[in-house]
Amino acid sequence: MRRIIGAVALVAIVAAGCADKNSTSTTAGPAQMRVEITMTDNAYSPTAVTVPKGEKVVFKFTNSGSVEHEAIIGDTSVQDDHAQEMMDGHSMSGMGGDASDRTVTVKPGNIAEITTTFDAAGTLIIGCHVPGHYEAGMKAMLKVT
Ligand SMILES: [Cu+2]
Repeated sequence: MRRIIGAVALVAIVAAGCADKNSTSTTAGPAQMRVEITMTDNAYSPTAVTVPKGEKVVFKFTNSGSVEHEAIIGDTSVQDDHAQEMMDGHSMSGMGGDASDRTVTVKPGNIAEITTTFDAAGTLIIGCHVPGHYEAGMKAMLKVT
């Protein structure tokens, strides 16, 4: 019994150590995955990410570029809708439901997070719809398995 308690304590210490490295740590539950994505002018790195369905996923976006960038997580219709809204001169506030929970704007040098859970497997896209960026290839493939 004593041995088991020791092992659990060790795991807790390791987990805390990991969290400290991230400047914006959250209270980590057991089923949580962190995905770190760097934004540059105009691309994401990495350009392909795989996450498990049914688990909480925290996306941490670090903008290393010199201009503002967005991250919109959604399927192609979400990307198209958002592109259309940006073209029409509307802000993101017009987006409802899940889409707004999966959208973030990051100023140069800043960090922002999106925390979400994907219920279904499939292929989604992370896209930036600051004018010209998506067209320039600022998108990443997100596979939910
Ligand atoms: Cu961008």
